Amino acid sequence: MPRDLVVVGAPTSAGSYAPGQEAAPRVLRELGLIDRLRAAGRQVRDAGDGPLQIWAPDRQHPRAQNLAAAVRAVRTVADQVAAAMDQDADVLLIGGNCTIALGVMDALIRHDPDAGLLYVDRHFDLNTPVSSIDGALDWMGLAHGLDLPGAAEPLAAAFHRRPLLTPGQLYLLGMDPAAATPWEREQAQLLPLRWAPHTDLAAAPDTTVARALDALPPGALAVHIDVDVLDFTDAPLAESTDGRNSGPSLEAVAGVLDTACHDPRARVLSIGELNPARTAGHPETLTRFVACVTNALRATAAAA
Ligand SMILES: [Mn+2]
Repeated sequence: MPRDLVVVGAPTSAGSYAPGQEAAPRVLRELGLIDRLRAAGRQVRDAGDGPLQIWAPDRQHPRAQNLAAAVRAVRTVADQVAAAMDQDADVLLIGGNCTIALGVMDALIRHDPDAGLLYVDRHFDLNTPVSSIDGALDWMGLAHGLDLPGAAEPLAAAFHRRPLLTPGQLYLLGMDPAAATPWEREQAQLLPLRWAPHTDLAAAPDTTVARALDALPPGALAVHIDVDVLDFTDAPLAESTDGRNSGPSLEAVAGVLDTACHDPRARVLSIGELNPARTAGHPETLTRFVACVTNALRATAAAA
């Protein structure tokens, strides 16, 4: 039998540029995600949501806005994922900001020191409050997991070990170097990080994800997707509108998630930066996304 699936919501836009992503867990549940997962053969337990956090400007900490809230959300995720691991369950985590992937990895590494993270995103998320001026923590997550110079102390220190992550545990898919800061490009080279660009993901999704999975460590695997990797013209789901007419289609990403989540190491799928308001004029995009997630997590004969 496939493992039980625990669904957790992280309704936080504390690290965002504006509100929106906090609504994703509610909207995906309203679209019947839980029932669809059950119809796809999974035993599902809905563990509910962490704290509801709606972005507001933080004028006291302009370069690391809403830091205490972001840490609280990440710690809650870590506890929820740890509880699921203790029960030998898989996890679907619906964010929220991409910082939630750090909470996943805190729990997963405690469970299995050989854990790995497949990070599907348009951005490296290697910024710090020093390297970028906008103060949005949602594109600073991996910098804090890796404890890069300039990282904000409370977030870098929020985990059971520091640094939480090593470069060898990571593979990034969908990067757009043109959307990276000079600091991020330099760090990606120095660490070094393994990554593939959004052009590869669009042109050859199957071989690109296979190469990434081959390179990841043998232990438990977390798959994280920031929906801003998608071509915004094909699937307008993300906070960021950078991806107009560039990046993989939702169909290509569905194949990538299907492959990655059916890897025998896979334990957690987390979804970041989905802003349901982006689909107001095009609601079928959300339905397509729910189908993509359901397909990725469906029970298969191989998992039985
Ligand atoms: Mn991103």
